[in-house]
Amino acid sequence: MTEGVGVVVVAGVTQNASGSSDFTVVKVDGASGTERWRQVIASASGTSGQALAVKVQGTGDVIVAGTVSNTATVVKLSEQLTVAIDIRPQGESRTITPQSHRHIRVAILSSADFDASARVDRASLTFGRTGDEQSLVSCQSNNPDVNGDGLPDVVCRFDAAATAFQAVDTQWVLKGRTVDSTRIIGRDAVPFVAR
Ligand SMILES: [Ca+2]
Repeated sequence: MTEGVGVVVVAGVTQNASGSSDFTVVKVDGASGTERWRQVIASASGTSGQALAVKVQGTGDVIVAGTVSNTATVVKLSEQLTVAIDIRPQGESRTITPQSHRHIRVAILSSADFDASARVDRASLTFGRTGDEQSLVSCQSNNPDVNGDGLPDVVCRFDAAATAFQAVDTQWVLKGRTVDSTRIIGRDAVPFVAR
């Protein structure tokens, strides 16, 4: 089952430690063969399972039919990558004054497994108290390394008013997608907000 460009989802089985088979779904990059993710649903001891058919939805979700513990099963698997974010990076003040800070910079940090500069679909980003707020203003084109680990990061600006901040909030959430439609989510503590 092919999803989008060059991503293949495979349904099947893996052998578990007790020697029976488990329902297994693997998502593979069609060009490189690199495994993107794997989800295994274990069957109870003495039973077995297998994934038989997959349907990929445009959202990146995967519907899989098969058996788990000898019982017919249909599941919806959602792939979501958790990414590290830094609200107001590079030593910016941890205090936000709504009257004077119309925009809030947020960095999406790269890691050894996640090259944010190559994989984040900037236009997909939403940020605020729930993560669904349409607050994106713009992203920097230069991908600065904000935390000095040698990996380029993505830095975007969000409209402070649109984040819908409430005084009880302790964190803000960033949501979005990668360029190949995998969901991403990141959370960071809310800087102190001066009223
Ligand atoms: Ca970095």
